[in-house]
Amino acid sequence: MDRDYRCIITAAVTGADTVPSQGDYLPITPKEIADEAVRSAEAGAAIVHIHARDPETGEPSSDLNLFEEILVSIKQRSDVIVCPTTGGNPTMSLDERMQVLPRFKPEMATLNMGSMNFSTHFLIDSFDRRGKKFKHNWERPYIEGTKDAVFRNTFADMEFVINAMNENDVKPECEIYDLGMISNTSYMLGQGYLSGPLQIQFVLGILGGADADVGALNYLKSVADTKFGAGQYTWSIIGAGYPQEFDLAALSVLLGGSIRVGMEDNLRISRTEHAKSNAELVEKAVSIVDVLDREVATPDEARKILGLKGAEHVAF
Ligand code: KMH
Ligand code: ZN
Repeated sequence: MDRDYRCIITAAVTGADTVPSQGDYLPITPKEIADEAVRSAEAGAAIVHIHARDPETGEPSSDLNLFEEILVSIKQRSDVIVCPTTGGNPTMSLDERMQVLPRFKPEMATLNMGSMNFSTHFLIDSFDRRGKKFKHNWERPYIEGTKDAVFRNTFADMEFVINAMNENDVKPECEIYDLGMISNTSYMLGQGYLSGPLQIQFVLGILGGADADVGALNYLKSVADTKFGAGQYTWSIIGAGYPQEFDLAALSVLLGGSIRVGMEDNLRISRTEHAKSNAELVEKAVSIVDVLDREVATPDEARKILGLKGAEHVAF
């Protein structure tokens, strides 16, 4: 897998780290999430990464009925690859987080490669400074709670999720937030839980993990090359926040990697404006791929590059 001219764009359309009061365009209901996913695919995303939210309050949810509504609606309208979360959020149990695997048998899903602090508590200051009010009662304690929360992914947890992935023929996307998680991934590979070629997602810019900058990416990438073999694994980058989302996307495109954009990680299309849709964020990613003379992968090209089982083998 040398520098591939195909660049896979993932759209992460809602996530669990943002709260509705941060932006008016965050998709909340199953219909909004599915519509945003389909529009993102039409704009160039080959993969959509899916979380669910309570349609009334916008609170992140692990309710399988909500996931089902979203996944079925996307599949009816698009051939995009659907990659549900197994990360959920730090308040969900591991059972809640991973139940999408046996229920929907998706082509791929996220696999978080270690425990960490995962905090957005700094957002409270910016709300309070601007006198901005939260729309829902759960939002302030949810954000404040991240100051004392651990995003738990112990070796036992990883083993449990990987076993479910292997039983249901789901390709893991290994989410790497910091250096030790490369070692964890290498260990799980050596023990035979994971098998290559790996799909690595470098997640940079989360408070609790590595920064979203060139130095961190170069370092993590060089360690991953040593451990997994340069060109022997596929990889993608998330830069959390703005302008990190697009700075790191450009860097990844230059280095031969793939990219993830979307409102899970960043709400802005420019320094001064919020994106009005995830499709807008995908369009900007496509323009970066175009200008650097690479090609945006279609869903079927991405399936081939990642070695996925195909949409006909999912259970939704
Ligand atoms: N929220 C992102 C920073 C997952 O859903 O499993 C990482 C993520 C993990 O997308
Ligand atoms: Zn996610």
